Amino acid sequence: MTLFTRRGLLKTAAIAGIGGVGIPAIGRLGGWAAAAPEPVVLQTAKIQTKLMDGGLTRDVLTYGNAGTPPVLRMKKGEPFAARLVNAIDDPTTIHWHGIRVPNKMDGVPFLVQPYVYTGDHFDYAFTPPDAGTFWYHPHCNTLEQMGHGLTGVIVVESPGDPKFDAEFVLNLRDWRLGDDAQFIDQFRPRDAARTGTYGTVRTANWLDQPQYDAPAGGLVRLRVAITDVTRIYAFRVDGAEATVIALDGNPVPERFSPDALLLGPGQRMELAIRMPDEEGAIVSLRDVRGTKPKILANLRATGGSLKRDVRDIAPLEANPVKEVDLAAAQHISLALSATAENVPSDVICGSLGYSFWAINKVPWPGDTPDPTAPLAELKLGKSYVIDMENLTPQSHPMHLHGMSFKVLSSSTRPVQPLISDTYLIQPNEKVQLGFVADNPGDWLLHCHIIEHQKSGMTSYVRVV
Ligand SMILES: [Cu+2]
Repeated sequence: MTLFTRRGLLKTAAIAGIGGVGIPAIGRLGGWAAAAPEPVVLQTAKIQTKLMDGGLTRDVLTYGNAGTPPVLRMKKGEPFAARLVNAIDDPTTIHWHGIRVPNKMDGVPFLVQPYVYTGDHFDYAFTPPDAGTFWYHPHCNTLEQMGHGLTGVIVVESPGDPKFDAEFVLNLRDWRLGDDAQFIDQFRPRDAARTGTYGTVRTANWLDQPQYDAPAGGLVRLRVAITDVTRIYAFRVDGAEATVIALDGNPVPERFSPDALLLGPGQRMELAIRMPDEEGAIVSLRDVRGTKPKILANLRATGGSLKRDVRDIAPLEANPVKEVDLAAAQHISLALSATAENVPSDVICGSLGYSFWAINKVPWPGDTPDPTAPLAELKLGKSYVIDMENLTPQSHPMHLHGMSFKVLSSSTRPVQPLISDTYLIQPNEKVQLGFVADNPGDWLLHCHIIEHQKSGMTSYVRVV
């Protein structure tokens, strides 16, 4: 475990041949290998923007200068590079949720990389091995930084992707704003100890119920990412035939209707929607969970019908995830529970000041310089099965960094053998997640309800 310092950061930059420090001119950077791609510059910014009626919201955080964080487009198997430039007054990093990156690129402060302080930068470079829908966000002071806007969607394209007539990307998230459109406290302790604290304003692409035009009778690929810090959604599509073609960046073994599908923070869904034939017809994506169902976004049919058939969409290509060897797999028991122990000290990455949750009875907020011991030390290339049990009355979207797992079985429901990085475990459920430990390094495993993560429900596995 290395405790990175500012000096360490400079050294790292020098070794990598990246050159000077400070904010560089945007453009091609010296010292890169010839094959390295032009880096995308992601500069953090504090802006004012309209998120609700009643005025502009101050202190909204974003990347770039176009309002919402950009949708990043990458290509499967082709190098990608991004320079994070930190222009906000808080250290930050970027984690590439669901993308199997080398450990040093994973964005978890202390565990794998230094903080990126105000005025500094960090160069990320990796080759996404999988096609699908992913997302990016900080892994430092996450409740505050993500809560204020730093969540963006990633699309990894493949030349083998089936053809659609239109594609839309939805970034689903809430904001905790008061009647004056300004931020209110990001969490309430009594809620952090239960389901998490919900936002007050709900958006898709930072808009209330946006509407997009799509060709009548055409086939739409709708990529949906839940980047909220708290909310679990139950989806329904009204007005058109819709099928789930991918979840969490991987094709589903069997396509199914999205109606009543439950997905939690960090999860993604791709839908194939066959638009109605009549011009002007509306298709609605709804969240029907809880007491206040909500239309998230609408699609409006335009033009003469293309008369397409949803069955024409070829299967998505499987991603190159190694098959778990169940006969040889070693099992890792993992119990999610509540705790009353070990109130964390204040740390640079934003302690909530409470420990409510634990993994195998150890509470850890996930980004302190004195981490707990790893849950398990895994041998590179070996197969493992996580036997995860939820002893709490809440659901938890449990996210593993760096490696994809296969959902093998659940004690409470039939499951498809999905490949994923985030499993929404229900109360009293036991689930088996199998994977090959094929990516060396320290990999977080945590709840993606950020208040749960930051008040103890975080651990990590070490692959050596
Ligand atoms: Cu949780």
